[in-house]
Amino acid sequence: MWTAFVLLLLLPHSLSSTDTENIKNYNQFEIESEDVSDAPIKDHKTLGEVKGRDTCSIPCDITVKLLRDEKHSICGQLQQSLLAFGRSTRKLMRDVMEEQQNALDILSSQVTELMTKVQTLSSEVQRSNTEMYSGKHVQSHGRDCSDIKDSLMSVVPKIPSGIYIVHPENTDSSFEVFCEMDYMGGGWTVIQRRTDGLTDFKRPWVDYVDGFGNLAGEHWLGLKKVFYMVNQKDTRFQLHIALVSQDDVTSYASYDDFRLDSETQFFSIHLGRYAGSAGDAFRGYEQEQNQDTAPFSASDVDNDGCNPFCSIANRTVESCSAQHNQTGWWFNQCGLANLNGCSEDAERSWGQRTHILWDTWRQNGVPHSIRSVTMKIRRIATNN
Ligand SMILES: [Ca+2]
Repeated sequence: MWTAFVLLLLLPHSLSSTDTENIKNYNQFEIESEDVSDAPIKDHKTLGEVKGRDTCSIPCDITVKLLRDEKHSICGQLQQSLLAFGRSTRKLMRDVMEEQQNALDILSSQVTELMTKVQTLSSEVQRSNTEMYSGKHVQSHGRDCSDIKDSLMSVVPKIPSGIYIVHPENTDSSFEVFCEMDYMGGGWTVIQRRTDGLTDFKRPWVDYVDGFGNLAGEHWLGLKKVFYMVNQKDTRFQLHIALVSQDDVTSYASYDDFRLDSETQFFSIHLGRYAGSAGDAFRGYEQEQNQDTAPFSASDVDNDGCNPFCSIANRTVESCSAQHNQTGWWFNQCGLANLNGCSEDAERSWGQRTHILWDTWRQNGVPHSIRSVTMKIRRIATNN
């Protein structure tokens, strides 16, 4: 009975009308046979009557054979169809994957090509910049930001803050600096700025000499450039340090004279009189903390006054730079200031002072946690 049902399901699509007729006959036969098998056999007469009705136009055994053959043939066709379907599906998937791979290959080669172009352009820009600023005939805006402000003041009603090219006196160097033209009367050349912690200040000596970072954001201008500016003839510069704490308290420290010695003296710092609200951390409280006149140190150049080592808070320190997150500063037995320290609010302990440090700026005896800082210099008007 189940066989017949399956065949009925399959047949309408593949069988001719004659075949369908045969199936009907077969079906009829099956039903009648079942009637026979289910019915209780009462007597031979009844059985004889049933046999009498068991008449087919084609003999039953032939019909069954025909149907069986038909079933096998249909099953075979189905298997073939399934195999063909499987093959074509696999081929389709292969084709699709090949197509995608090709598209990816093309994209990848385009990306590589673009990267090469960007690199070429970038090195081209760098080369032209180097050429531009190392040449003697570069059109600079002035000798420093104070000079630019003075010369533009008469022709421009409002001088914008931003990046300018300076060419300090008695040098062959022109270079870019960030000028603050709004802050406290303007004319400030920014020599260091920390704002977002995106620039790593863990740098070797050569980087502190040449400068690093992004002038419009966080940067260290470079000891050599600062030296060129503050050593111009008949000039004096003041240094202004603006501090902002993690909880947005502001403070400042100002020195009315600021200059550096040359590279042969490791850019030793010289500071004038202090004024401000943050305390004189450069000089500290005791003579051994005084960083005024100290040479510059970095992780690979050690002038920190700990030779061979210092004893600070019962700890033995050989390198202040190592003690301060491998940064560069005018360390003197480490001292109380390092504005190049790590900008993260690291856990405070005297052993490892990795954060931006201006230890004299305190609240309730605890140093402020410093979020941002700017160091800038400006000419002091002289009568010379
Ligand atoms: Ca040392």
